[in-house]
Amino acid sequence: MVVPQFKLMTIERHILEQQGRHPEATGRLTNLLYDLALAAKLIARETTRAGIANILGATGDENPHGEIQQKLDVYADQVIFRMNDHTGRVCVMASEEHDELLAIPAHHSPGYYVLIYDPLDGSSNIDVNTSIGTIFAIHRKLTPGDGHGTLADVLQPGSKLVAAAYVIYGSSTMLVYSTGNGVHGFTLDPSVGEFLLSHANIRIPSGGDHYSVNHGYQHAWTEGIARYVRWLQGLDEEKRPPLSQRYVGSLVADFHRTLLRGGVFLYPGTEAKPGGKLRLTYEAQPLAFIAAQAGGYASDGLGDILDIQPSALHQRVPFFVGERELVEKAEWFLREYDHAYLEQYARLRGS
Ligand code: P6P
Repeated sequence: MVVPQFKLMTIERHILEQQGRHPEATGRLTNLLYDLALAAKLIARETTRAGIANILGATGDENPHGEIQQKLDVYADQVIFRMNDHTGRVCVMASEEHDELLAIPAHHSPGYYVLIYDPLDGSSNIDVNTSIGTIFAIHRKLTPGDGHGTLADVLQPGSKLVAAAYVIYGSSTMLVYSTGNGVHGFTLDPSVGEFLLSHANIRIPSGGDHYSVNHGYQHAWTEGIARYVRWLQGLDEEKRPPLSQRYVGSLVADFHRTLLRGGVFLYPGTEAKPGGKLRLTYEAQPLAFIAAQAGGYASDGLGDILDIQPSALHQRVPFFVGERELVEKAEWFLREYDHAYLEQYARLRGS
């Protein structure tokens, strides 16, 4: 029998060790992260047997964005809400699947943290067995008092995040999280139902091989984006070594590859949709927090995603994330060639 060469570290023990670094910690965040890991195990169990459990397919309902809700979306959303609505750790929640805030039920006492989540991102890929994911963002309650949280507690800049995590349900299920002390990845061993440390202190490598964008929208790209992509492909006069292209169409999968292998992922805005498609509070902010903790950078084309003061729960932002050098180059091309677009987007963003 091969004896593991590294210490077996469960996510619970790792979170406790992280907590140990903060003597003032009360354990509330630790317990919240533990609850999220448990929710991830329940969602993983359903996603990896969706076809068998006949949970596959759409409910026929639409989410606030007019997107057809898949049954697994609804399941994941309910698991996360019900895992956290009674623990006294959370004062308010917000989900991609709900237009409005999710209040803590009156018969439960609200807590100290704000939980914002995308329960199952990329769910349109469920039926074709492509990797999908869950994304979590955790803020401290801002408004005074120990009452229920409000929209002001949810609409905080990403720089104020206390923790962020994502789960990727793929060839294996991984949970990747940061509480501001680096980025750490855990792989689920379904035989024992434990997330075990598999990727300690993840750092985005430089010199990554891939750029990731949906070329199907090339007709709508602004001039700066079109020039940026040609630069990535080594086709402009600089003749840099070309990057090859990977695009899954599932944000967590494309982000996870970029986090581990380097390169850049972009979902840019266009003149018709200056804010692009991805949402700030439960997609761009938590992933930008994780990217920054891994030595990378995330921008909306104007500047750091983490500096944006959100104005609406489901606000969309253009999203460039990965190696800092590559993301800053995208900002350069936009500044150089897309003044009118940037002015249009800056007005939309309002800050
Ligand atoms: P497109 C999935 O629907 C999603 O919200 C993200 O997971 C993904 O990055 C993006 O949309 C893909 O969008 O327009 O390229 O199909």
